[in-house]
Amino acid sequence: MKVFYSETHRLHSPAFEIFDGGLRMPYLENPDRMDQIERALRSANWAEINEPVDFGLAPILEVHDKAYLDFLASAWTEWLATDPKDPSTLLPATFALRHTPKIPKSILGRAGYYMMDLSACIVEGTYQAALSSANCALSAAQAVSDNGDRSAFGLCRPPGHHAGVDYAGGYCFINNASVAANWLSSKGRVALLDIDYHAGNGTQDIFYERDDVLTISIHADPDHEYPSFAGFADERGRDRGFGFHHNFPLPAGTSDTEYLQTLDKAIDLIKDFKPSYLVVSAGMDIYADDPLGTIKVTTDGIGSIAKRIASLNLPTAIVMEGGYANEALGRNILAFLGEFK
Ligand code: SP5
Ligand code: ZN
Repeated sequence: MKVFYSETHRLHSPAFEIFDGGLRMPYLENPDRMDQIERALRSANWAEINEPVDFGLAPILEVHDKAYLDFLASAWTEWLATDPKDPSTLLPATFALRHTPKIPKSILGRAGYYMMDLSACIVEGTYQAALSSANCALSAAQAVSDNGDRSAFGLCRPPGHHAGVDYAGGYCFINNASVAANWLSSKGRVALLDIDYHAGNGTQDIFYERDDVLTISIHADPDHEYPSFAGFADERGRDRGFGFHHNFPLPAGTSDTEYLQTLDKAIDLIKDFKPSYLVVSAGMDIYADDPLGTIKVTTDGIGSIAKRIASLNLPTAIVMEGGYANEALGRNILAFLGEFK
């Protein structure tokens, strides 16, 4: 199986994020995650690790707002130009509500306009890392379409599924899986299945009014978990997109068996849609020991999940999302990808 991976992600390594209650915590979405996965893949002998192809900005701008990408591109330089007291990371403390239409002029104002929380920290190399991450997802999409591979893995960092058309959040800046799905949608119908522990609010927003890309997210109930404002079962799409988005919120403590029962419903929806391509937002934070998670899926459970997704027998671009139990990430990714190889 082709894996697309670039060391460029190392340029994005914020020192901290802010947890609920204002707690300053070491950044959980860290480069060590990739080191763990790369080591496991190199030991596997069936993974062929490639540099991503550079697709340029065009496929990203088909999903994201131009002014938002311009903000990501210049944010760091503008931040330093304000001579901040602690220049280590651009993080605002005031956030826009979307019913305020004016885009602020100052860099902190725009950061508050384009960020939804205190975990999408911008540092010097964030934009470059985010572009490279999107190229990993696009390269995986190209492998399963133009190249005819049955599956491919975009080992993306930073992750993407919380980023919307014009906002960053939840460690995400560019929505890699959505960029890949949109790119594939010019070649055929696409289903995007998001199994990250957190609701894929960015992906939901991006495709909410579209009927050519079916989006499904299985995740912890937003009534008790981040991102709090999206991922509810009654959110099913709008206008022509109505019926083409599905959320499956799950309670804390969900077991392998319970998870698989819900997955089967998602799989039936994908079958009914008859897509030509499948994109999987593969977050490993459903794992029982994940520091951010409350769902109790085991490594074997992750294998069973993958087996059922692979049984759809669709050309499948697998895109890395979250997963913060670093010590277990390698074996969890092997358990997942092993069912597709
Ligand atoms: C891609 C991805 O998985 N992003 C997740 C971002 C979640 N950030 C919210 C952190 C909320 C912290 N709550 C602490 C609870 C610890 N049990
Ligand atoms: Zn997550």
